Amino acid sequence: MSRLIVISNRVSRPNKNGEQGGLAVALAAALRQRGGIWVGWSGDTTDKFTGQIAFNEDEGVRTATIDLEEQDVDEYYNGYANRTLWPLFHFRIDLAEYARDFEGGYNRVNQRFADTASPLIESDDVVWIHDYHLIPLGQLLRKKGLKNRIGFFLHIPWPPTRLLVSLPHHSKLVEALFAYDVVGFHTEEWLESFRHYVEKEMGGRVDGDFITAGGRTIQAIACPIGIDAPEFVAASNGTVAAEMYKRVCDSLQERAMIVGVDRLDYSKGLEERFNGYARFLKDNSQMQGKVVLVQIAPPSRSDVASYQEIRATLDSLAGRINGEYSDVDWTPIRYVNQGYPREKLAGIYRSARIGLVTPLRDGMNLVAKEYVAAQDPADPGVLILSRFAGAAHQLKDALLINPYSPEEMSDAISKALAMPLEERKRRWTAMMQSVQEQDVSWWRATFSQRLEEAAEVRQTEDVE
Ligand code: GDG
Repeated sequence: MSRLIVISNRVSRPNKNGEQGGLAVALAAALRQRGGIWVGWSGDTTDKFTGQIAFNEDEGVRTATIDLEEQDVDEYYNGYANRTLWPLFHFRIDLAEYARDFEGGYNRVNQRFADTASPLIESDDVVWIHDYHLIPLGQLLRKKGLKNRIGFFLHIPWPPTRLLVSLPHHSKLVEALFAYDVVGFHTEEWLESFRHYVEKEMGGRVDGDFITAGGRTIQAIACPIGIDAPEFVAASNGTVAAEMYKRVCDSLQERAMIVGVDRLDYSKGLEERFNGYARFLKDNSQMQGKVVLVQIAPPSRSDVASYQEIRATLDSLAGRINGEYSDVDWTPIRYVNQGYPREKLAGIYRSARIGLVTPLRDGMNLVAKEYVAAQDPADPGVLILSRFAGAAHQLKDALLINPYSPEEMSDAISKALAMPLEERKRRWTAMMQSVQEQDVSWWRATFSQRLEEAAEVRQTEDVE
């Protein structure tokens, strides 16, 4: 079996306290099974880039990391990745910043990744590159002569062509994707937008999964990521989760709990969620004092101004809603800016009657799947899910809403609170089936298989 080389912006080193996300666990499992290396940025900075690689091995997973310069982090990570591509790909061209320095830094760091990774790659290794930080990396590796199978997976949405063309040098970015053998998106919707761009802007040809442009044919597929369902179910039934469940339930004093868990990011629709919940309290005065929204929102990307702004906005909005509706013995929103270990999170999900997952745009959204997996099968809660999350394509038995509409959110909360047990069970069973069938192992195996097959296609082409 060929080795696997995973390359992503950050490398998640396995640790023993269970803080790793499902994606990291799945990729680590693949690396352990096949052998290989996980390559990426250490998260640390250095005064002068040396290209020196730090090798580590944790629990059978080899990692290779590099430090970047302060300027790299500003221009590549905080700049082009998180101030240009992230907002644009989440349909927020109002927030996207187009600066030459950012683009220059992005290309420079991708080159640094290529220089670092290429000597580590052996001729029959399979290379799997992740996410918007590293779109040009495959092309840079090809320029170094790599003939390996190289796949790319985009974890965020692919924007409609009309939005993407607002990016200076957009064609260069998209052309770079044609260096890969397989390009993966979470949903048909993102894949459709990609195909549209290729046909309209590049004069390319689409033939099922095969897409040809500029003389090169790649496979572009929809392959939705999942969670580590068995692990999450086990965590939900474990003692840490049970303790957390009890702690939360005791604090609720019979009140119904609604939970949200999101990185503090404007794409997650937190402002709209708070407003929708306030609308529910206004429309249903009899429910005041009987329901609590627990919003867990650990800060992220706090060096970027738009993230500082959303934090300030939410601080004041939560304060305003609490000020307006609180009573001496009840606070409607518990707004928590800290993260919790996964086992505790599982207990929090289970104690909530409603999971409120309302991003304005999301590549997939794993929280929705985690909420489903954490439920008690005998008395499951209700998932309210944004129709603009990739997860909505699979979790069709959630209450799907438009997150921009406070009325829809208010109505869905009312409906969820009143939903009979039989209907809750029916909806949950269907969603749980999807979460279990298309879990993270399925995702990894499906993508890897395509990449292996792509190699055969290429070899056949070579022979001809
Ligand atoms: C990107 C795409 C796509 C959150 N708070 C805590 C915590 N989390 C964990 C959740 C979940 C993960 O973070 C968030 O994943 P999401 O999928 O919801 O969102 P993004 O971070 O934006 O991820 C997204 C994903 O990539 C994978 O392709 O689904 O669309 O945007 O696992 O549980 N984990 C812990 N404590 C917290 O307080 N331990």
